[in-house]
Amino acid sequence: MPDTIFGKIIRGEIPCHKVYEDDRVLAFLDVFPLSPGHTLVIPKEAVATLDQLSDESAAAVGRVLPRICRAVMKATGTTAYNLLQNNGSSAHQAVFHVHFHIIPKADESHGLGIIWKAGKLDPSQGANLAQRIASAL
Ligand code: DGP
Repeated sequence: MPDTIFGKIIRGEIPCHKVYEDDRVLAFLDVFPLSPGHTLVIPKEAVATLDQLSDESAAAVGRVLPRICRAVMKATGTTAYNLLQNNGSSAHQAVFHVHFHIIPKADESHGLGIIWKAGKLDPSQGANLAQRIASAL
């Protein structure tokens, strides 16, 4: 995979406002925050999208994510937040190294804005889709 800005941050070649680090995970403030405390949690494993991540890195990220969420909320005094994880440029991914956004939602004018164009699941299509996804696991 080509190197990314997050690879450089992991190696300490460019600075970041670090909030957490262990053998497999790094968390730091986003330089273009949607709200104060907007934090990025990344595996040190260099893969572009979540589906490519090893079980070991996924477990390491999953283990610390709730703890980092609690710390962000405590430090910013917020109780609501969004966890965002973009995969692919059409899904708004700009940096092609897996990352989770923790985005505090203090009020309507800060944080993540969501346009949620919900459809309605057709029962027979749903049964077919669920079966195909389950078979692909
Ligand atoms: P995404 O669209 O999900 O790929 O979000 C990438 C995020 O990375 C975006 O919110 C801005 C942030 N970002 C980009 N470059 C840097 C950087 O050099 N340092 C930090 N801390 N964040 C960065």
